[in-house]
Amino acid sequence: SLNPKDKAAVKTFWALAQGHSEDIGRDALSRLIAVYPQTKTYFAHWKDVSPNSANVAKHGVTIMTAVSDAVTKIDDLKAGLLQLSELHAFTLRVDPANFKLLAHCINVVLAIKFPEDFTAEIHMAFDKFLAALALALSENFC
Ligand code: ZNH
Repeated sequence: SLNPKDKAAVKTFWALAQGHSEDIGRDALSRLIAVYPQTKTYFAHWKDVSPNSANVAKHGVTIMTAVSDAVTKIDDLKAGLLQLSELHAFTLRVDPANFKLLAHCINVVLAIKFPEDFTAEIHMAFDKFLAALALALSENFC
């Protein structure tokens, strides 16, 4: 789990990356549906489920806004993300395996966009954070 040093690393890095969250969200979600096309089934009701489409870009913003919010709730993700977890489990019925796939795509995008700042140490802390976020979002899935 996240120790105080990991949490500090996540917060410091995110302070720098947050301003680019529109690009990060669009690129990560575009990669998710391109690399793991089975994930497109969740978004079948959209007009255009292709990489970089307007729908994908918009949802990328939605997801990254929630990620930013989660950074502020890093000390208790389970409680902080309760509502979002219920939405994904009961209403959207998103298989938690998909959170890991998205986390991987986010890490890849961050490594590309921030080759200097996304060091191995930050990568490790951010990956732990995304795993904790995925776990909190999976809380209600059965
Ligand atoms: Zn999700 C939705 C977040 C992942 C699928 N999402 C959503 C929202 C949010 C989110 C915030 C909105 C809500 C409202 O509206 O209220 N997600 C999120 C996060 C994450 C996620 C944070 C991680 C990190 N998701 C995900 C995945 C998937 C999903 C992985 C699959 C694949 N989501 C989803 C859907 C939806 C959502 C389907 C709905 C959309 C529409 O509406 O169209």
